[in-house]
Amino acid sequence: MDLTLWQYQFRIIMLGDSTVGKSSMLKRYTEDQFLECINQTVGVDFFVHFLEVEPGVRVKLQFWDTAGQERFRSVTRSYYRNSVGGLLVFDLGNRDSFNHLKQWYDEVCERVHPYSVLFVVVGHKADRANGGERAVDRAEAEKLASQLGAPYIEASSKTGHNVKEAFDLLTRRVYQGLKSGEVQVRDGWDGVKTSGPTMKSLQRVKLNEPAEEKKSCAC
Ligand SMILES: Nc1nc2c(ncn2[C@@H]2O[C@H](COP(=O)(O)OP(=O)(O)OP(=O)(O)O)[C@@H](O)[C@H]2O)c(=O)[nH]1
Ligand SMILES: [Mg+2]
Repeated sequence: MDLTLWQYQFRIIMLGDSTVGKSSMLKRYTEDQFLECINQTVGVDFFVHFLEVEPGVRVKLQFWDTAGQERFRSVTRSYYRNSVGGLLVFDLGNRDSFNHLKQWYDEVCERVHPYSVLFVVVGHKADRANGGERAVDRAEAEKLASQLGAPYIEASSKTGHNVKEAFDLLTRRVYQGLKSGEVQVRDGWDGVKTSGPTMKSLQRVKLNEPAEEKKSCAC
């Protein structure tokens, strides 16, 4: 089987202050590696990963790894619009990075309108938090995530704990959104692309409905 074949492509954006570990999460997820010394992202980096969301349904995940540094903001902002999913990442040991999450969220929602982005909030560097360097309580983070309509998960790229789970959670959330109609494939918007029949036509096939309503003959 060709592992690069896919039925859906989702564009996912990584968001959060500089040094919270966005690039490290992607490195752990796509290469299963962790680097103590990793270059700060300049502008935007690009990663690809494939995931089978249900038997026979493969999704190509296109990740835009944005730089958290303010000076790159004009570049990174231009990637928000064509995203369907966002990982909002903060460092559990850095209170400011948590306080800034709402700003990241608002900025993306504003730019992606009239489409919408589905989010997962990640409390990152859980290895350090569990070692006593925690600056944000789990209950507080869960409360903010719920206000943003997003699930919350704590992860560590250093140990690998919950990294795959965070990406899987977001991917499945988008996929469920497609199934329920909350997310739709649209012309002129690249958040979701399909290589074949759309979810609507797949649902019709399942329900055994005709692909097009028969028009009555006018002659
Ligand atoms: N202890 C610990 N350190 C981490 C973890 N993830 C990343 N780091 C370290 O945090 C630093 C910053 O990581 P990056 O992945 O570059 O952070 P970033 O969010 O991509 O930063 P920008 O590209 O500037 O936006 C690096 O020194 C990493 O080694 C983690 O889970 N635990
Ligand atoms: Mg980075």
